[in-house]
This record gives sequence, C-alpha cells and structure tokens, in this order.
Amino acid sequence: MHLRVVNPNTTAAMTATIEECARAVIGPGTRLDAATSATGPASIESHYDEALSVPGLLAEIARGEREGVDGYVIACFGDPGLDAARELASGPVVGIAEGAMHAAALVGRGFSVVTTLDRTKGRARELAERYGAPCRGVHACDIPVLDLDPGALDRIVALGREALARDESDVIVLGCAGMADLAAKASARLGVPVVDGVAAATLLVQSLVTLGLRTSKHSEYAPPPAKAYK
Ligand code: 5HY
Repeated sequence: MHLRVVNPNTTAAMTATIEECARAVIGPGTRLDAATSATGPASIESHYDEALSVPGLLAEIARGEREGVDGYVIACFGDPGLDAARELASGPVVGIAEGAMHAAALVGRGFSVVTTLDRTKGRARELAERYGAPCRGVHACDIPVLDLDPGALDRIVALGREALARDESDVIVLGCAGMADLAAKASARLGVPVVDGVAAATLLVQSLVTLGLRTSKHSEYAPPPAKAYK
C-alpha cells in the first residue's frame, strides 16, 4: 500500500520530523511519503491559519488521488480540512488529533492534551467532543509551533505532570505535529502513555487500508458536485 502524510503548513522542516515519526512505525509492505502544503501559513495557530491551510492540503489530496495513494494522514492537530479531504479521497483519511484521541481512549480512562498556544485549546476540545473521546483537559505550553525543539521537552513534561494531577487523567496526548518526536521521552519521564498523533494516525490508516476500509461514497463523503470554481 501507499500512504501519504500531509503537513498542511508550509514548513518543510516540520514535514521532515513528521515523516520520520510516521516512517518509524509503518509495516514492511507499506510505502510512505510526506508532502508539505505549497500554499498557506508557515504554521497553523489560529482559525485564520487553519482556513488558509485547507486549499494547499486539498491540492495534496487531489495529487495523491491522481497518483493512486491508498490513504492519508492530515498532520496538524486541528485536523484541518478533514471532511473535505474525505470527499476527495477514495481511501481513508485520518487527522492526527483524531488518531491520537482514539488511541488514547484505548489505553486509559481519560486523557489530557498538551498543546502549543492557549488560543488553540478550544479547537482541541471541539474535536474531542466530535470524536466522542474522553478528554479531561487541554493545557497549553505557550510555545509557538515553529519554536518547538528538543528543549521544549522539559516544559511539556512539567505541564503533562500538572495535567495528570489536575484532570485526574492517565494518558497524555501531544497536541502538535511538531511534538511528534518527543512522545517517547515524555512517556519515559511521566510514566504514562504519551500519544503522538502522527504515529497513531499513520497506523490507523494502515490498519484501515489492510481491512479494505475506504471512505464511504454513499452520501456525505461522495465527490463534490461538479461545478465551476473561480
Ligand atoms: C500542528 N499547528 O500540529 C498544529 C498545532 C497547533 O502548524 N501543526 C501546526 O498548535 O494547533
């Protein structure tokens, strides 16, 4: 099978981290590549950024359809353009928030999200509600997406420890694709499962393709009605 992980922001360095984390978990029979949106914001930290990231994301889904890609990951924690992407894709499309939250629900009673900026917390709560996921709290480390680096680990771990206590949760979900490479170290220091949505969503898509489950075209996710676009 051929999977594509799409970074909807335009920062290639983030895509490289995302690709590395996805490649680390795929099976031997899976071909994976990563794409960076050619248009839109360098990082997605607001509703405005998210809106401007969707055209570039959808262009990568459309390209994947022309190239016979079997499934997609939307590698941004706001899961931007997820429903529109499912209308274009024949195979499964999973967002990293969706993948992380479902994985977290399978290994604990309730999870806390540790994300970047305070203003993105509402989106995380909204997604947890949509996905019916047992999210007990969302906490922001106040580190901008493009400032995330290995040095952010201490802040993320400290916030995770505080979240586990305040929320009475037992799993941590990392709320940014840029944190993907920090999950294992954070888990070792916190002593609880720490879920990276890039890996979780990638394996979920691989599993769906293995099960022969493609996006249903029966109704809502049917291809968009033909019309002129200016
Ligand atoms: C992400 N923004 O995963 C989100 C994280 C966030 O550019 N990639 C981004 O803060 O919503």
